[in-house]
Amino acid sequence: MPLLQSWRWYGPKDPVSLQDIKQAGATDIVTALHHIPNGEVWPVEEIQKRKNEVESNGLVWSVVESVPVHEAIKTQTGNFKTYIENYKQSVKNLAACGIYIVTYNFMPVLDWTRTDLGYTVEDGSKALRFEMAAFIAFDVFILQRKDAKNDYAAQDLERAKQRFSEMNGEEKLLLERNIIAGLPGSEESFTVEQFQQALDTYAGIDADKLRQHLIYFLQEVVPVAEEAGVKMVIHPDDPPYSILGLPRVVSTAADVEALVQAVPSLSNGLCFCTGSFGVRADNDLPGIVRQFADRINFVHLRSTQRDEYGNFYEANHLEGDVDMYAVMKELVSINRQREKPIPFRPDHGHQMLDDLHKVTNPGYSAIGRLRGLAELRGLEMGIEKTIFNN
Ligand code: DNO
Repeated sequence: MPLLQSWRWYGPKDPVSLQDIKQAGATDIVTALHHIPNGEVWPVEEIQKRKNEVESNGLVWSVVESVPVHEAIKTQTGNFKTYIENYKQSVKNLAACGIYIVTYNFMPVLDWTRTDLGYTVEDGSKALRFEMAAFIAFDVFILQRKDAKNDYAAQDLERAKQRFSEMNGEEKLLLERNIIAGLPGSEESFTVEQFQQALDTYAGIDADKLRQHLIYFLQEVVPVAEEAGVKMVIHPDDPPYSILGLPRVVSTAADVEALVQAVPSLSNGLCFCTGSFGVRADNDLPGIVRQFADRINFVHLRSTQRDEYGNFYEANHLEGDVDMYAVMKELVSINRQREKPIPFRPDHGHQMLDDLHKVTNPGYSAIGRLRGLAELRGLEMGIEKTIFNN
C-alpha cells in the first residue's frame, strides 16, 4: 500500500485546475473553505458542495488544510470560547461529510513567512527564500518594533542595516508586502499599523503561556475529533523559531512531545512538514518520523537549503539539506503499519517552464510541484521495491 499522493488546491480560484491535478497523477485533494471567515462554523452544505466539485473530477477530498485557529483562541481573549465551540462544530461537520484529517497551526499572527517570493536559482527557476538580513531590516527599520534590536546579534544587525541602505522604495514595499500581506493559505493580511496592533495583543504571552493556550484548545477539541473519527494534525512553525518577538511552540520534537504528553489521544496528531522542521539543523527528521510514528497523519515533503547566515531557500525536493531518502524510508516503514495509507503532498515547488510566464500562487505552481511529486513517487517506489521487496 503506497502513501496517498495528494495535492493542495485553493478552490475554484486556484489557477491550477482539478483536471491539471489529475494529470499530475495525484488522487487526493487537500483544500479548505477559504471563503468562510476565520472563526465561523463551516456548514455541512458548503463542505458538501466543495466535496462534490472535487469528486466530479474523479478526485477525493481527504485532507483539510486548514481550519484556521482564530487569534482570540491563541491569546485567550474576547470570544475565544465561542470560537472553540465553532471549531468543534466544523470538525463534526467535516466528519459528517466523510473528511477525517484536519490540519491547523498555532503560529501567532503570521502563518509561514518568506522575504523573497521570486529568488532565481541557478537553473533559472524561481524559489521562495527567507533572507535573514532582509527580515531583520523589516523588523528594525520598517516596522520599528520596540526593542527589536535586542533580539539580534550585533553582526546580524549590521548586515541588516547595510541591506536596508541598499534597498529602494519599491524593494522596501515589496519586502513589507511579502512578510505581512499573507502568503497563500494564511488567513490573515495586514497593513503595518494593523500588524503592530496584532503584535501588541501578544504582550505578556510568552512561549509557556502560548503552549498552555494550545493545550487548552486541544483538550477541548481533540475529544470531539476522536468521537467523530477525525485526526487533528498540527503543522509546525515555519520558520521553526520565534520571530518578531512572538512565541512559537511547534518547532522541535520536544515541542510536539509536550503536546502529546498533555493530550495523549491519537486524534492529537502531527502534519509532518520536512520543509518547516528541516530549517533547523538540530531537528532530526527521520527521528521525528520514528518518534511520532502513530501520530503522523499527513505529510508535507519539500527541502530547504540553509547557509551560515540563517538564510534559506526552497531547494528541489530531492536536494538541499533534507535527506529525503532517509525520510521516505521511515515514512514507507510507518505506512506499512497502517490500515489506511498516510497522505503526503509535494509541498511547494519552483516556478519553472511555462509557469514562469503565468500568475501562480507563490510556492504553489503546477509544474514545480508536478516535478516534486514525480520525484517523490519514484523515490517511494524504489524504496518499496528494493528495501521492502514489494
Ligand atoms: C505553506 C503551508 C502553510 C500551512 C499552514 C497549516 O505553504 O505549509 O500555509 O498550510 O500553516 O495550517
